[in-house]
Amino acid sequence: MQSPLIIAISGASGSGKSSFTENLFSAFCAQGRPVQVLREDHYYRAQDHLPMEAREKNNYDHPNAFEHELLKAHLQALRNGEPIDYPHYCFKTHTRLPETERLNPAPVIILEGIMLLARPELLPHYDVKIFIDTPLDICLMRRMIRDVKERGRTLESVAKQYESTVKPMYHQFIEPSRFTADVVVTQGGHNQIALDVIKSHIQQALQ
Ligand code: UZR
Ligand code: MG
Repeated sequence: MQSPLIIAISGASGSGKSSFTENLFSAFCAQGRPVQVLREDHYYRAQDHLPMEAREKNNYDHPNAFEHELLKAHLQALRNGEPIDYPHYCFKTHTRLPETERLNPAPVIILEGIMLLARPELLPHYDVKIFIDTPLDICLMRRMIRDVKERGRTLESVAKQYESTVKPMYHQFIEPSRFTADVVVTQGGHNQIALDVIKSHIQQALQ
């Protein structure tokens, strides 16, 4: 098998990374093209050894919160045509689930996550680097709605996390990582022209 095309999609929490990824994924699925999506969130470190109180206090917006060594090993394996055991993470208990998922390499791999472009050692593993550049106030509004609905949070806890870690870590790690991107996408996950440009790049690479 030809080496897969690995696309990294990054940006702030709530910027529209997941929607952009979903849109790309559905377009390729509709054409019957096998695309594998990997989420950096799944690589948050296991914290079974820590009490809940300590887990709640952890800084999840720092690159060290992720097991990037495992992600790197998985990207290398997929490049070599080998399967991986993809971890699963629970946002409510802040740790890994015991089960992993066996994934086989696909010709196109889309990775999405907040710190993907913030680690220089990961950059050589991507073929295409995309940064979704959405104003932080819009990210915050989206995140409030999502975290309350889907991640079991209260408005107060989202606001507190935003002030203590999300915003400062964004400025320290995510914002500067924008300059490593090949493509910067404005207007979030539904930017149709950006989607078309990336889709045609992928199509060309697959030919
Ligand atoms: P996305 N996060 C948690 O709140 N709890 C966890 O156990 C793990 C992660 C949050 C994290 C980050 N931060 O901003 C967000 N905080 O998940 C990243 N605070 O996920 O890119 O899907 O928004
Ligand atoms: Mg997301």
